[in-house]
Amino acid sequence: MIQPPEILAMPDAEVLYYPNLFSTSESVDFFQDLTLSIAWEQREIRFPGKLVSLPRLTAWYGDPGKAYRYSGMTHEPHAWTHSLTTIKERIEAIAEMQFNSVLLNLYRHEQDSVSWHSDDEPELGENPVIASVSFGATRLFQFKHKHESKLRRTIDLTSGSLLLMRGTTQKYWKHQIPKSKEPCGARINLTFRVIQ
Ligand SMILES: O=C(O)CCC(=O)C(=O)O
Repeated sequence: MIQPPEILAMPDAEVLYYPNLFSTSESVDFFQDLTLSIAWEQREIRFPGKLVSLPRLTAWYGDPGKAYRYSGMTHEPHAWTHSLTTIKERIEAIAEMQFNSVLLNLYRHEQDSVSWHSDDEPELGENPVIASVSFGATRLFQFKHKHESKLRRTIDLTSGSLLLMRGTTQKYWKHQIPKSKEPCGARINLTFRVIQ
C-alpha cells in the first residue's frame, strides 16, 4: 500500500514527497540497471569564448519526436527501456497522469550538482507537472522563492523517493542540488515530464 505523501508547506507551490515509493531492493536494482543501460552523456554549455562541461552526466529518453532543447541545442530522445517504462508506470499511477519524456541525471560524487533553475521551458507548457525519482546516495534538494528571498525549503531526497512538483511551483520557485561538503556515492535522478 502506498503511504500518504508529505505535503511541503510552501506558498505558491504544490509539492508532495513520497520517501519510500520504491523498496530498498527495487531501488538498488534500478540504480544498477540504469547505471549500466542508460546512454549517459557529458554535455557542455557554451559561455562567451569557452565550453564548460556540466557537473553531472545526463540522458534524454521519451516518445518519438519529443525533443529537448537545452543551451541552444536540440536533443532527440532515446527510446524507452524496460526499466524506464516500469518506473514511469509506477509514478503515473500516483500522479494520475501520463508522461512522455524523462531527463536523467547521474551525479557521480559529491562534486556533481545542478545549479538554481526552474523546469519552466516553454515546451513544458503552463504549470508543468514534474515527477522526480531518486536512486542511490541521498542528496540535499533546495528550493528558493523567486520573489520572497526569505522563503526557502530544503529536503533530503532519499533512494526510492518521489518528489512531485505541480501547480505554480515552477513559476514561483527555483531548485538546485548543491555540491555536498561530505563525500558521497553516486545518485541517479529521473525527472518525468510532458513535452507539449
Ligand atoms: O537531481 C535532482 O533531484 C534535480 C534535477 C533537476 O532539477 C533537473 O533535472 O531539472
